[in-house]
Amino acid sequence: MKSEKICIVIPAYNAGSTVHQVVTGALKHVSKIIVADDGSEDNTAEVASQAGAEVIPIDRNQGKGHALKLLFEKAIEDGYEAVISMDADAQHDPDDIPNFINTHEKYPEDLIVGSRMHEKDKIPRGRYNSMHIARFFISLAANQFIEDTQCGYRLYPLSLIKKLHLTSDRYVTETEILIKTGDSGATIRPVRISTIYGETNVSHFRPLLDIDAITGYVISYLWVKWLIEGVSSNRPYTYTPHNFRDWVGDRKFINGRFMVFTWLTIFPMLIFYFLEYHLLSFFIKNNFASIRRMNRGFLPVFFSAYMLLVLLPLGILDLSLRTIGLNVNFMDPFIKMFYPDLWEQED
Ligand SMILES: Nc1nc2c(ncn2[C@@H]2O[C@H](COP(=O)(O)OP(=O)(O)O)[C@@H](O)[C@H]2O)c(=O)[nH]1
Ligand SMILES: [Mg+2]
Repeated sequence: MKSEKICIVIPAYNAGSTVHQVVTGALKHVSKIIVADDGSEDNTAEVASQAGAEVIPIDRNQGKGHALKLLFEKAIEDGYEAVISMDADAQHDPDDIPNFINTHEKYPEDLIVGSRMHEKDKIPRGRYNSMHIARFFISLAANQFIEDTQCGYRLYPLSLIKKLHLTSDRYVTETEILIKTGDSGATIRPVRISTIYGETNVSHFRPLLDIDAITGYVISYLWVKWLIEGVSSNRPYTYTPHNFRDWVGDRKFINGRFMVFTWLTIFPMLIFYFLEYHLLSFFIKNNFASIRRMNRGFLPVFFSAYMLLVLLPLGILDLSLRTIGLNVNFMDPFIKMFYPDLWEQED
């Protein structure tokens, strides 16, 4: 039976060659599909509508995050309980939809995120490594281990979305949603999905700019989160809508400068947090509650953050040695050692 309480939303940009198969595949499982056509220069809108989707046109390209937010608003207006987001480029198999729906029925409050991490060999190596590092820091900010933080195939309960105030755009929004969901105390649950990296999958992801934007957001979020946790007793969840970080996020000019400021100061600040963790705890019981409950102390977090400085030279060394024919791999053991799953022992 097709679900009537859930609709599929697809942010799309220049996806004329793939969106038809995504829409027809998904229509087997739900009756409503909404595509946001984000100023495409090709026939995305026409193809999507012929395949049976409702199309919301956006006149100039404003990125995935903006389109997702519009799609959430539309689904809320139409009275849906939850939406499943899918990529328009056929990297998500529509036959995984029932997994999301079944999990949602068991855990209606939870954010459900597709995970491809069980199929490591199918993910390009560089991509996998950056996904592994990103998930370490995003999991820290979200107070729980998230298997695959970079996957766009997700089920969002709209009751949860209504509680978040989102300030970022493009590829950052999906990271922002994970962090704010987790840091307000909700659960993020993985479902395994098929991993598809085909030759036809042209990415719009700009490695330097988009990774920078995501990293900038995560660092600035942790900077503020730890500032709050350091002086608070028993407070692992720090997100409330329209808090200080959101106030900054709403002001583009200030936000850009704030992110640069947190980037430049994060390493000295880590020393400050480290001292706070050990010294202030005599006066403020269970400060840094989100870190304490992992039972590993502050050192692993401290080292992992500092090791970011070693990653780039190590990556370059790895690549250069392989270019001259030496089959080395320093990166994998390094990443395993410094970016572990700190949450596995949590009860
Ligand atoms: N609305 C909108 N969606 C986008 C844009 N860029 C990417 N997307 C969506 O996000 C999905 C993932 O983007 P993609 O570039 O394939 O990133 P990758 O799969 O991580 O390499 C695409 O399939 C689109 O559905 C954009 O500029 N606007
Ligand atoms: Mg893609």
